[in-house]
Amino acid sequence: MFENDTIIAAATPKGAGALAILRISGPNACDFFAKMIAETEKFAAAKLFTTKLYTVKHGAEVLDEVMAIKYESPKSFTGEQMVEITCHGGTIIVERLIQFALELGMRYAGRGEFSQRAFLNGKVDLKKAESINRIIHAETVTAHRSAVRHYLGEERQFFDSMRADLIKMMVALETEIEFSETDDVGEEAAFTAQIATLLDRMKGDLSAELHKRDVLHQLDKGVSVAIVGRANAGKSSIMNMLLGYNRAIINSRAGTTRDLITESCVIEDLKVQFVDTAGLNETTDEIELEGIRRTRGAINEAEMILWVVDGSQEFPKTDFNLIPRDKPLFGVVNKCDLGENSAAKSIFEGHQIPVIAVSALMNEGRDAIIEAVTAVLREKFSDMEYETAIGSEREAGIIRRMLAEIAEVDLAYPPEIVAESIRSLVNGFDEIYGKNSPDDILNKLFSDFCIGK
Ligand SMILES: Nc1nc2c(ncn2[C@@H]2O[C@H](COP(=O)(O)OP(=O)(O)OP(=O)(O)O)[C@@H](O)[C@H]2O)c(=O)[nH]1
Ligand SMILES: [Mg+2]
Repeated sequence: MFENDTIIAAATPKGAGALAILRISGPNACDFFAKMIAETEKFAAAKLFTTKLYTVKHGAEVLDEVMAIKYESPKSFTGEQMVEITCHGGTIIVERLIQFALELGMRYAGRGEFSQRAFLNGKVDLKKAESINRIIHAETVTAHRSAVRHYLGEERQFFDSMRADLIKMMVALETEIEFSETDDVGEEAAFTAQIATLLDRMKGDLSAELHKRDVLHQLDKGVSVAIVGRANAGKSSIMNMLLGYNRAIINSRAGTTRDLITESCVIEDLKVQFVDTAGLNETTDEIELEGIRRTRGAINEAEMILWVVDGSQEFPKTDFNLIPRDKPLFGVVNKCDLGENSAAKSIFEGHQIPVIAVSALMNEGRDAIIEAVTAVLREKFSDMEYETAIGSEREAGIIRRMLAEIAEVDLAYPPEIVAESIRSLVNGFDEIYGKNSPDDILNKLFSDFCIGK
């Protein structure tokens, strides 16, 4: 994908806004931009990194007045010559400026192509490029904080010191290979023990980081809370009340919801995914049966369950067989507006299930549910350290592979084989930062970024 031509794209999202930013990068960025504006000489004379006002003219038509900054290679984000244009924000103006640029011979940038050029020109390492993407897509303060740490390279010391220790061992092993005849048995045993200690420490430290990162990843994806119960209990009504908008269809007919409806929202900096489900009814309808099968799947995958019952109806006791007790569970007694519902409450309480009484119709009880959900999640993630050296799924994959490699190192083998295993671990650390990464991996990684990044 990497070509040495001049590319353009909007760096800001589509839509109306006060301003939008376009980026041009490539060997002819300044020449191309000069062809777009009336004030050619002013631009030629403009100092680097200084903003000036220009008129973009397409033939006789003025398209916009813009501010532009020029950057000379290598002192730019991509390391290439660049022009950054701030125009008025609006879909049409941005489209017309880009169209004009394409007519002049620039190319519309591919996904992540600016970042990929920055990486290939040595302006950012792969971990940093990924962390920019994570900063942009962070949905919680925690996710943002973690991404900024990686952007700043604060974890670098953690990996670098292990890498340096491995290299020391590798050099020592290689020396041993060369001078093996001079070996003293006691010294050799001490050295083997030293390698064993280092690998053990690495195993512990990397596993601990991986565990933290897996929990953080789960928090990033969102913690799943399933809303389950009989048809018509008011599950979809509760889902809508929790979200604050009418996401799910509500109807007095039993069996309205047949598929899972998943929506997330951020509560107290935790991303929570509420899953509305099909009612657990006895039915022979094929679609409803499939819906119930999916409900069971949602129950299995949820971190916590809200079991909704209609307080004005008889309590569906057979559901005790369907709703598991191995994860946090709340009994939500709905339709409180219809009067007395103490029977349902006491049945839940009799089974040591905490109860929340609500009326989705009257929008009453939302805060109580939110409070219960956050209390459980806070407790579950309370001892969580949010700082981990492993940023992305790609890095986690490399670390998992390295842990498997460590498990396979056999120190009884000849030193050249052990040295080879250690070299592979050193390569693992290099891969994290994008050294020696194959092109297809890089292309795939950057194609997950947005256009203009
Ligand atoms: N009186 C009263 N009616 C409610 C309340 N919550 C929901 N309902 C009504 O109960 C009926 C069923 O509501 P839904 O939210 O569709 O119930 P559900 O559990 O999602 O039903 P299924 O999707 O069929 O499983 C609708 O007619 C709602 O208006 C409530 O708090 N009070
Ligand atoms: Mg429903």
